[in-house]
Amino acid sequence: MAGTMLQPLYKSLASLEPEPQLIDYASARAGFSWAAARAELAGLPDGGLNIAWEAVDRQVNEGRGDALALIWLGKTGERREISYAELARASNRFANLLERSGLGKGDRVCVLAGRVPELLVTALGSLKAGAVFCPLFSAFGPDPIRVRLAKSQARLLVTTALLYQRKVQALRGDLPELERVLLTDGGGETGADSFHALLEAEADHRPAPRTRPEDSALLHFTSGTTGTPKGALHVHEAVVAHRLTGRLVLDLRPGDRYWCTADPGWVTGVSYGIIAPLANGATLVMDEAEFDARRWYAILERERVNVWYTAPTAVRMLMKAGADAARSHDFGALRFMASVGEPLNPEGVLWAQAVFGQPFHDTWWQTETGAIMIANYRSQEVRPGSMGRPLPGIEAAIVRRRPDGGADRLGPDQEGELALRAAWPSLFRAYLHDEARYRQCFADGWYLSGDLATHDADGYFWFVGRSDDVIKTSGHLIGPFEVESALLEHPAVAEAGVIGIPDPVAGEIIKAFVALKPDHAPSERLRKELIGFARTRLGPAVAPRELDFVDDLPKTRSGKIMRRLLRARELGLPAGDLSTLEGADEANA
Ligand code: 6R9
Repeated sequence: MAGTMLQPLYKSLASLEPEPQLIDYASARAGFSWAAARAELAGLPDGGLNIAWEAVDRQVNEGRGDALALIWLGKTGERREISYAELARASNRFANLLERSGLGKGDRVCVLAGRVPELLVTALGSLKAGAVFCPLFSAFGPDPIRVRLAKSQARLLVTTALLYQRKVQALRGDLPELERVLLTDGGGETGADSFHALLEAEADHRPAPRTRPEDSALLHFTSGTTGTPKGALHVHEAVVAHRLTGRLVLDLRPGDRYWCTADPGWVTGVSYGIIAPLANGATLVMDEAEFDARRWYAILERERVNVWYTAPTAVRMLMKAGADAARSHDFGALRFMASVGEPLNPEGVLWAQAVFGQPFHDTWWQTETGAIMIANYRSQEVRPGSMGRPLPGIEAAIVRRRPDGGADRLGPDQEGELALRAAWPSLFRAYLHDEARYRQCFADGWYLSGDLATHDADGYFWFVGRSDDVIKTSGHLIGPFEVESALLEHPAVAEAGVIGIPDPVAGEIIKAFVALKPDHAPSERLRKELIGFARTRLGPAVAPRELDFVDDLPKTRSGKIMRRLLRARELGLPAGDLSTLEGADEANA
C-alpha cells in the first residue's frame, strides 16, 4: 500500500497521549451501571434534567466558561471562535425569544441550514426552553421539507434567506402551524424575521431550565420502506448516553479539539456534532464547506484535531484523492478516529493505519438508538470489517422474529436481525403520531433494528445488510417510497420502483425503474426530464442518480412493488423467495 512509506514519526510520541477512557472492556462492562452514568451529570434541582444545561451551562458553572465551545470555519475562509460562556448567553437569548413568542414545552422548532453557529444556538436554546429541536437536511428539496415540517407541526423554523426563498416560502400556505420563520442572514423576505435582530433584543440570562428527564427534547426524521418519514422522538434523559459514549467510545475529555463531519440535518450531526462533545467539555470544529480532501487534511493539521468522527463515504473519498494529498501534513494531534453510518470497508481501516498511523474505529447505531451502541474502542484490537462490541450497559444479540410476534436469540455466526435489550437512556420514546410503527420495533423485550448481522464467538458484530428496502447513500438514509411518490407526480409516470445499487464511493446510489403511461414512450429526453423533475422536488441527495424504463414492475399479489426482485435482477443475484409474486409462475420460469 502506497501509504506505508508514510510511517509517521509522531507516533513515537504516543507515550505522551493520555490513557484511553475505557481501558479494560470486560471490567468496564461488568462494573457498569446506568445509575452511575446518570450520576456523572450535573442535573437540575428536584431531579430535573436538560440536555443544553449539561452541554453548556454546566461547563460554565464548573469554571470552563472561557474554554472554546466552537471553532467555526466558514466556506470563504472566515474563522470564528465561540466560548462556552458566549454559547450559554446566545442560547439563553434564543430560549428567551421562544418564551416571549409563546413557544415552550413540547413545541417543535426546526432548523434547515448547513453547518453554521446559529444552528447550535437554536438547538441549545430550544432545549433550554423545553421545546423539541428538529433538524432538517438542507440538501432536501421542497417535497421532503414540506412533509417533515407538516408532520412535526413545527411552530418555528430557523433557516437561511436562500433556503427560505428556494424551498420554504412557497409552502407557507400548506403549513398553517408554522407561525414564524427566522433567517440567519436576512430578514427582509416576506413572512420572515432576522434571527440576529431578534436575538439582540433579548436578555442573555435566564433561570435554569425546568425540564424533566422524560420530557421530549429531540425529533429526528428517519425513513422506512413505506409511508411517510418516521419522526423518532428522544427525551432529555438521552444525554446520559451522549455523554457516556462521547467519553467511552470517542475517548473525549475536556479541552479536546473534536471534529464531527456529519451534516447537522441528521442524527449524527446532533448527538455527536453537538451534544456528546459539549457534554464532555470538548471544542467543536465545525466546517461549513463541503468535502474537499486537501481542505480536510489542512483542517486536521491546522486546528490540531484530537478526535475525528466521520463516515465511510468520506473515508473512501479521501482514499480516492490519493495518499499524496495527505503527505506533508502533520497529524500528530490526532488521537482517535472513528466512523459511522454505513459499512466501513476493511480497506478503509488499513488505509488509515498507513496514512495516519492508526485505524478508523467503526461504530454502529441508529436514529432510534440515539447514541452509539456497538463500537471498536481505542484501547481494544480493531477487527477490520467488524462494527465492534456493544457499549457497556448495552446487551446486543442476533435474533429471529417468530410468527407469534416474539423473538428467538441466535448463536455465534448465525445471521439474523440485530437486536438490543430495551431500554437505555437514549432509546427513542415514540415515532411521532405512529404508535403502531413504534410497537413493531419491539419483541420479547428486544428493540429490533432492522439490520441483518452476525456476531462471532468473541462478541464482535458484523454487518450483513438491511432487512427492509431503505437505502443508505453517502451515509444518508433514504426511503424508496418518498422517491417513488415524487416520480409518480410526473404526468408520464404510471409506476415507479426505487432501489439502492452498490457504488464504490457512496456505498449505494439511488436507481429508479419507471413504467410509463400508455401514451408516453421511453426516450433519453424523458429520462433526463424525470431525473431533473425528481431533483427539483427531492433535492440532489435524494433524487435517483440512474433511471431505467421498464414495461411493468414486479409486484406482490397484494400490489406492493417487489424492490428486492428489482435489485436481484439489476445485480444478477438469486431472486430469493418469489412465492408471493404476482404471476409468480412466469417469473420463476
Ligand atoms: C447513525 C446513523 C442507521 C442505519 C443502520 C445501518 C446503517 C449505521 C453502520 C451502519 C454498517 C455501521 N449503519 N452504522 N451499517 N456499519 N457501522 O447512521 O443513523 O441514519 O438512522 O441509519 O445505518 O443500516 O440501521 P441512521
